[in-house]
Amino acid sequence: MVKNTKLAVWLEEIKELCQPDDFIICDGSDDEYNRMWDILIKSGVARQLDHDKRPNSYLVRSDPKDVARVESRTFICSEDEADAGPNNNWIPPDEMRKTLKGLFKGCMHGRTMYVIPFSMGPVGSPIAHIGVEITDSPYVVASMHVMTRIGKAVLEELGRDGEFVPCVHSVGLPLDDLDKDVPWPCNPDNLYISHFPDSREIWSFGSGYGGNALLGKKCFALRIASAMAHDEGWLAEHMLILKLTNPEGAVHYIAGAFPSACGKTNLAMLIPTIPDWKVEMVGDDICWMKFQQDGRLFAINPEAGIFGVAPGTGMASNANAMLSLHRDCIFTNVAETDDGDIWWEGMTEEPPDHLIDWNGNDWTPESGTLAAHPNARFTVSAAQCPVIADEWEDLAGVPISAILFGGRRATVVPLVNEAANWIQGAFFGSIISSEKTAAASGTIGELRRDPMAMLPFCGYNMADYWQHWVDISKMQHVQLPRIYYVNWFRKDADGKYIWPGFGENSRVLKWIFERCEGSADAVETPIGNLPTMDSLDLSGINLGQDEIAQLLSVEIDGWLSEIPLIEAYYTQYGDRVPQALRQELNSLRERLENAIPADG
Ligand code: SAT
Ligand code: MN
Repeated sequence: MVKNTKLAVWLEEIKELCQPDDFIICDGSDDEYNRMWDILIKSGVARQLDHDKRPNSYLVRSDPKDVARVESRTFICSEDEADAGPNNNWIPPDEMRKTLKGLFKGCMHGRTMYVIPFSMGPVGSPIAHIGVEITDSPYVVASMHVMTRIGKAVLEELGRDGEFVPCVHSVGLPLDDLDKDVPWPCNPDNLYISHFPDSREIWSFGSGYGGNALLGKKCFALRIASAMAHDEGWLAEHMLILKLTNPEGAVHYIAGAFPSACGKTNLAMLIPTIPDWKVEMVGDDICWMKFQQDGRLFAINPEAGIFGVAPGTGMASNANAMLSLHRDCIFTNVAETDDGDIWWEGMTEEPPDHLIDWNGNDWTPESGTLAAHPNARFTVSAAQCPVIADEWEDLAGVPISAILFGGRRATVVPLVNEAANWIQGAFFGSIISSEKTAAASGTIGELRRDPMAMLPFCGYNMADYWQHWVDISKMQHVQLPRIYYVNWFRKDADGKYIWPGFGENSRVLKWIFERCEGSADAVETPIGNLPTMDSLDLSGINLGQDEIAQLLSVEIDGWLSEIPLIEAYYTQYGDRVPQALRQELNSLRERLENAIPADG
């Protein structure tokens, strides 16, 4: 069945290393998917939800020690430490290989080794790439069925000599160490999520959860793909992709990078408040972009599913996400209702009177604990989203007109700011930041930088990645998208959000759309191009003149005090920081200084 020579050799090698009892090449069929659930239900880790309420859907409870991506155990094993950069944990590749050989030796004793050929992107798309994940977790197999395109069609596409990214995953708990298997096997004390950007391999040991285990997502589609994109002249980004249609039926596609907790999924599925405008989703998390012959930048969503954070998602905050979840879903670490359905904080205003919480214990509103884990997830096919764009699986991808960078800033950063050109846009991307909230440790108001929302996902030195952004603009015959810095989170003197956000963000999208069309006005300011008061559609919104003025203000002093913070931030990347970005910073400072009134 395996025609690809490299794949056949590699499978034998890994089989010999991991010594599984059984060996299955996944075909991607419904039968196979259902078989995984039979196994998971029998093992006690999964339950089928009430079939009338939520057909063909499952609830899974992980080990409480294995509930999220673990950045401290994520490694970039480039030959040279400097190539991994201060943004990554580095272990020399030889040393890591030795460690991994030891850990993976016999690690699948008593288990089945599943081989998952998967395509990141529609099978056959010139923007797509293929990976093969080996795993001993049926939960990973089931999740990959939803999150990627897997099986026979991918093997066909791979052919005899096609290239693929090898991804090896084990929960790290061979059965011969145990009398009896546990429902959610894992090995949190020996966790390694390791990437070899030079040879383009992924090896992950000890966790079965999310991005640690579904290796197509952050490991391949961002960390390894960012290194590939760097070498091959394209972009692998942590961005949503949305389709925006105006009342006349004209369309622009917009990509957007936002750090976590900035409402990326909500924006991808937004319901506009302005009449007759339409937002549809192409992707909610990852975006691969390549230039086409005609010079335009085309994007695909490399994923096929949504792996969304459940808590906080409800009809009020994201109706389209809720409406995606009516059937064929996987829920992980949410709470279970007495009638065999699911619940999480924020799904409804009033919690049910009784639940089984994510740990499997009785729960009532008086319990004083969270019923769902804060990182509880829903896994669902993107095709089920009611506003999925028809062309979301087009092999050619969609042409990107604009790129957004967003952060969460109470002060200084205006609602929307258009970069004068690509380089200034890359500069904006490199400085996006969020204020720490009272909930996180550290000083309130202290900035956490997350350049291009890629800090945990850039598979090489962040400064080299910035240089790659700069170099993109020097490519021949390319039509570059416009770039915008947006901030929905400005607060007034009393600490209240000024901008209502959610569906009202469509007003900002409209301005960006009309800038792309050349029909909306902007004022040139020292920090970039801001909307004129008339060009931003604020009809019917309940905002006073001073509030609008605050949202669109150019705070000379505020920005001047940002300059040394940005400088200090760049310093950690030393002389690898692109000269072009340092120049942007310098000319920003000059423009700000010149804008100070002579008597001020
Ligand atoms: O757990 S994942 O990495 O897949 C998702 C996330 O980090 O948001
Ligand atoms: Mn993400």
